[in-house]
Amino acid sequence: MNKKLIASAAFAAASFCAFAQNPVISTMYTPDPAPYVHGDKVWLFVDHDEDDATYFLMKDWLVYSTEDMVNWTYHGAQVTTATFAWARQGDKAWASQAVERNGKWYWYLCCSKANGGDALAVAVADSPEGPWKDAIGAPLAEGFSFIDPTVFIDDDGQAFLFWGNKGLWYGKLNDDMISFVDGYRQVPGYTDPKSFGELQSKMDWSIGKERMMTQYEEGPWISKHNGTYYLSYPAGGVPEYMAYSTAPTIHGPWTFRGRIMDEAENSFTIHGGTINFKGHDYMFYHNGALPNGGGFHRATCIEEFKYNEDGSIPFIPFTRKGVDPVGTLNPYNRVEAETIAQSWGVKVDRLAGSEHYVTSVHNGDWVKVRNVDFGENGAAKFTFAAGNLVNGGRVEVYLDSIGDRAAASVAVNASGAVNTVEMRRKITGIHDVYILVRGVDGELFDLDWWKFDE
Ligand code: FUB
Repeated sequence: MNKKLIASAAFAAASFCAFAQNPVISTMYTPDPAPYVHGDKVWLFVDHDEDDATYFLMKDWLVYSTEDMVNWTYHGAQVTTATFAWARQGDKAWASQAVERNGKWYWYLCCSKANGGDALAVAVADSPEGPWKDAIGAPLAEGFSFIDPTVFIDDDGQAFLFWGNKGLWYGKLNDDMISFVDGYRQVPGYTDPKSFGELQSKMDWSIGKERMMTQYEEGPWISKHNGTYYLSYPAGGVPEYMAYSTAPTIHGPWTFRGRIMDEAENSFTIHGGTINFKGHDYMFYHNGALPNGGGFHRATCIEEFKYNEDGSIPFIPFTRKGVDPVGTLNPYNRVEAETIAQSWGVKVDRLAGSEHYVTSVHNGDWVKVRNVDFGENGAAKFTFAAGNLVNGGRVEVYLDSIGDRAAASVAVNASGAVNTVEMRRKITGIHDVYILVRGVDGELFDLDWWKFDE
């Protein structure tokens, strides 16, 4: 495509998605979202569908965070199958969930053992930004369809792990978070339609014949609201919809409560969970709605919902709009380029550690951040830092939409260059900010960070 066409495609994309927040991450495919609220941040742990996947092809797990629910900062591919020496490498890095306890972070993941067979793994770190290491040096548990772990710490400090496809198991975790108090077992009522939905007949390839199962499929997520335990899960076989059950205790008895979400757009799986953040309840899930999306190219989405008076979860419709910001972004602090609300064309690195950047940047590509508060005094200068120069070009700043006249324009002609320019006019108040790149055909340079000054 020539430069002009690329640029107009980017402008069209920018106007089409000006008010769309779903999917929330557009630089990578991010299935099986597991959000975790910690202080004033939501940390998001996801797996990662490879761009060239033709079936499930997943090699690493990624970390993101936000303070405002719309601008998500990428923190890298912190754990890979290589973290677990006993695991099959380069594949089956499937669903996960992480939690903090006494200053340590525990990330429960699932993968395959080197010689085959499903296993649950635990990684441990002092912070979500790592470094993460195998907490045990062996699987935490292994068995057929031992996938999709979800961890929950109750109000009294007791931690539980639930998991499973074609079976739903749970166990009480010791305080060390890496062993079970007294083993694990099937969740009571797992085969009971009152607990997990009307029985359905389904082909079970493990036994080579049809067998009767409940609606429960996989991807359990445990939460608690007003003293009631909630277990939400993909249900009904593929294509999956999202259902939930509730119980007065973590051990049951569970009661099936029905459908929360429909089958996901363009994806035969759905998977996610709920959090409460800054007084809002959110449901995270994935769909296949990104460009080139599909069942093996899934992306995290979020919807806000409100519990009904009786504690039930209402049916939650899918939206493109997604959630509203619950905070503003301060442009006078250095903003990492990998803090993004939406983007067009770009990717991010695949590194662990705390240094990350936006890469694969071509003419017409852009990143956007939302709800940027320039205050009353206003911004007079814009500073931009680039890395890894392949070809020189320019970075242009647009406010609220990409139009004819940029608010600032910076030349980029050296790796590591940090360039400051005067704004064409002073910017006050709250705006969305687009950082648009222009240059020759081919890859240009990486985006490192930017900031404004008064
Ligand atoms: O992402 C791989 C698998 O697909 C997950 O483990 C399941 O829950 C389904 O989403």
